[in-house]
Amino acid sequence: MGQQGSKPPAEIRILILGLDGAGKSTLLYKLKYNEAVVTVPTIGFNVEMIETEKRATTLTVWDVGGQTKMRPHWQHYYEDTAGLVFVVDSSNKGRLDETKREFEHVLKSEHLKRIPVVILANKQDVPGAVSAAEITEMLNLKKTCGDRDWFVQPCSARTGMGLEEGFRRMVHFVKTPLLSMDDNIKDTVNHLKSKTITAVTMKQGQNCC
Ligand SMILES: Nc1nc2c(ncn2[C@@H]2O[C@H](COP(=O)(O)OP(=O)(O)OP(=O)(O)O)[C@@H](O)[C@H]2O)c(=O)[nH]1
Ligand SMILES: [Mg+2]
Repeated sequence: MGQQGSKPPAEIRILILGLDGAGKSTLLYKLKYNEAVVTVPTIGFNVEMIETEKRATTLTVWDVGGQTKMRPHWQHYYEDTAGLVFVVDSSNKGRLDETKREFEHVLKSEHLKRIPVVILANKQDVPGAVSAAEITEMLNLKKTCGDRDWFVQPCSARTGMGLEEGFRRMVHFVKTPLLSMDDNIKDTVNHLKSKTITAVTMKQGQNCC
């Protein structure tokens, strides 16, 4: 009864991509059920509905397998995606070149043009994991993501650290897009600068703690 007349929750489609073994499925189930599940490599996809606080928004989260043979299929999940979560295995420095290559390839898609990106620097619980600041540098994110909202969130799918923050950031980006039709170029540039600075400052804050 109390629900009568209230607005239905907004639905947002989020796509999770990243190399095989980055931790996409682990983090999806940690977020949804707060449980550490034993995963197997995803052949195809997993999809889960996740409600935000106060049920104002429902996220439909698609997690697509990241093995080499799965990557040509990623493009079939792009249409109607409102935000991309790209997961990086921060404990495996040796795969960052491959990660960069795949990430840049994904961002070239017309369907994903200008949509916000949250990069999850996963496996921060592993000693020696590459920091969010290093990932920002190594993936050259200031340049690659210069035309969109982006943020690097350190996290651990194992402990849950940083996951909610990362998805909250995504909801914020989707609901308050950087580029609206009414923006004039000057406002847009200023907005872009301030948003990027916020992201960098927050990352530095997290790195020093
Ligand atoms: N230490 C640690 N291990 C993790 C973390 N996240 C995932 N793993 C482990 O990494 C392995 C791969 O995790 P998955 O979630 O299956 O990786 P995926 O990205 O879904 O892989 P594909 O389905 O092949 O694309 C599993 O053994 C997980 O337990 C993390 O934050 N910390
Ligand atoms: Mg998986």
